Amino acid sequence: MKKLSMSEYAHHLVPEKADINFIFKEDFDNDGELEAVIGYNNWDECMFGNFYILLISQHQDAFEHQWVLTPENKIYESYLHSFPKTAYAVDTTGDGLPELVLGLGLPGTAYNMSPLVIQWHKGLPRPIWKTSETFIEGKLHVVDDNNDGVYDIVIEKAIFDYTDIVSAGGTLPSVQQSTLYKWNEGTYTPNVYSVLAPKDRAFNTAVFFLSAIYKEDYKTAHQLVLLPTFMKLDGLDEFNIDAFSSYVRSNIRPTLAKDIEKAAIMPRYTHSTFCEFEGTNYIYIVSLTHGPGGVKVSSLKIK
Ligand SMILES: [Ca+2]
Ligand SMILES: [Ca+2]
Ligand SMILES: [Ca+2]
Repeated sequence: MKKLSMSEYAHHLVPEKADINFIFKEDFDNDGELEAVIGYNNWDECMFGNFYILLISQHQDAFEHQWVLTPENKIYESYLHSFPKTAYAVDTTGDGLPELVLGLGLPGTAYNMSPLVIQWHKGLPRPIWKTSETFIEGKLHVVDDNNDGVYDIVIEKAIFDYTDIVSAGGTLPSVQQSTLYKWNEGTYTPNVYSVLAPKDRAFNTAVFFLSAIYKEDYKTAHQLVLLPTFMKLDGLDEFNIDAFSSYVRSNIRPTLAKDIEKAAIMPRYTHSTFCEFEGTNYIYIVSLTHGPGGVKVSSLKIK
């Protein structure tokens, strides 16, 4: 009898019409052989698409398989109809072996995300991290800031603390909050982190800035602008907080306040170097510079 290849073996197990989300071929269990971990959704069984994780391992010349996640598996019941938005096989615990790190979208709330990390322990896959929190508009990434080969998990989610000033939600961009989860004595501990995408960082800064101006929090606004550039020629003599506050009070705040008191302004374009907002009466174009001090507002044009 002709020996099967791993591909032929997998074809017998995965339904033809399944949506394959990820395939990793790694030595997850440290036995010197590569396993295949295959994630797929089967839309034929259920309108929400049952999510499966199939593990195929090789021992001498024979393949074996098991489903890490199936509709019958009670450990993962809440993930049955999920779908991976992001998937990684990286070492997050520092033992040199990869974990399967998933950012799972949930049915009916496609914008939301729930993380799931699976580690191999004594050869068997088991969940080591899932949270009770569902992250609104959540994104999961992995980063290795210190280049030691051990990755940390970054989760970004939308926050809605500024919606009385700038509209958010639905198809509009939202302010993003980023948290870095670092493995520490058997669990991932959260740390404040900076938002990864330049476009999101720019949008956050623009919203924080407009909000600070509206709330007359000139100390915060002063920290968010690039000076003296922001004040144009008026900043050539003095650009300390007093000079800045009086500049903003006479040139910007009255116009902005008049618009916001009618309705929250709407984001129109978001780009890493400018963000445009539309108020009832005026358009606000916030220009942004990415430098060593972070993202700063270099100008505000009101049209
Ligand atoms: Ca192995
Ligand atoms: Ca590991
Ligand atoms: Ca690291």
